[in-house]
Amino acid sequence: MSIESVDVIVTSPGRNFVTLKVTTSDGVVGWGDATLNGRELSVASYLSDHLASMLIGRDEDRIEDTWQYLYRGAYWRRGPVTMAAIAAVDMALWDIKAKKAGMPLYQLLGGASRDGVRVYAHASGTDFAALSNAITGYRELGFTAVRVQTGVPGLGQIYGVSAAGPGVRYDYEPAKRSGDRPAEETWDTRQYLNHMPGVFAKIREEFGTDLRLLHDGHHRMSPIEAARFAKDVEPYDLFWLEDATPGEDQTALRLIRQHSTTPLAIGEVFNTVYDYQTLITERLIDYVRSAVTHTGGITAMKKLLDFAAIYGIRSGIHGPTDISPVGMAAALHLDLAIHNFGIQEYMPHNEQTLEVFQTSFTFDKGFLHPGDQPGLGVELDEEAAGAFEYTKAYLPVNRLLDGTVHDW
Ligand code: CS2
Ligand code: MG
Repeated sequence: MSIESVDVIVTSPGRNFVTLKVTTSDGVVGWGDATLNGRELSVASYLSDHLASMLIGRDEDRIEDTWQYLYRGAYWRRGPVTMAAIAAVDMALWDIKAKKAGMPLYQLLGGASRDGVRVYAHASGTDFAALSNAITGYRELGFTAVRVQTGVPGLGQIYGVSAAGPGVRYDYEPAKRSGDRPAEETWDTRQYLNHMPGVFAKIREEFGTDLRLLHDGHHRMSPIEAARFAKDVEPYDLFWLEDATPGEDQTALRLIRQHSTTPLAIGEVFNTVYDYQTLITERLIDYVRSAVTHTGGITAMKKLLDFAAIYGIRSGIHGPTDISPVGMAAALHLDLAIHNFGIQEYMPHNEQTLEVFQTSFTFDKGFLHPGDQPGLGVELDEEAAGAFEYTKAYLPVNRLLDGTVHDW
């Protein structure tokens, strides 16, 4: 048997998704997620203009060899565009292999290590009352863990805070359909550092100690600012502090570690295991935040998580709405199978997205399960996808109050 056709499907049911369809000579179809928020068409081109012809006629069962052929075989390695493209091929081949075996993918990864995957939701609010409502809403839905982001007095719309009121929708979509250039937001780290610890104090007062609380710094602090923040929030027992400093500076996390016991998570903008080399071997982090979609797929992610396991570091796979249901399913199969699972991010997709992607994962009392359909358990409806045309969208640019461009 061999790969007969490779198609790239771009659709926009409320937000853009790039999906790879791989079909074998005996008609088995595998799906892969190649969505790179705000740069979708670059990955679509990488796949259709460069990789598709290389895949035709290859043995679909040789997943490791295909991964090495696309990664090691290429002179230009790494980077989000390349690694998202490789990820999509890899997911599609695992989907095919598991469908041929008649098993859900997690069985091929060693079988279930747990009954379900604990997930965290995104609770946000422009002020404390709105945030508190959102947390209450999630608790009523059964969630046992929430990521908490809130407005900072004196700043306008900021990262991670849904503009929609509580009770309307709790999810948060950072990419904006803002025409030919990104929207701009303003930021002030000093005001944030002074405001945020008090928010955690109030949450603990109102909701007690059981709820797992997470927070995302979104790369905005300097190493010493992050160290202060991590130390200030220690009494509120965070499950993790994510992306405290810009991702490319691995040694920045040494400074945070020297000052605090707040667990640290990083990696949603990383794309290979090499981005973690110092972080993992020096035990500077507690959770790996990579997305399966942006890290070369299931093959690469399994190796990264096994490497992390040796150092007592656990998973916290990226799962925002810009990861398609196919990428989310890939994460859930890994989450269920690996031993060093930590937590999984979960932002439910909108109804239109779920018309395009038929999923079989299920949510019960704060836990997700990938389901027992053979393969990844997600099928794309091409006719439904065809109804939603690609619409250009950008992640915002972030500026300090004096106009200086800052990390986003
Ligand atoms: C965020 C994301 O989920 C997270 O932790 O940092 O919402 C991130 O902003 C987007 O995935 C960017 O594409
Ligand atoms: Mg994040």
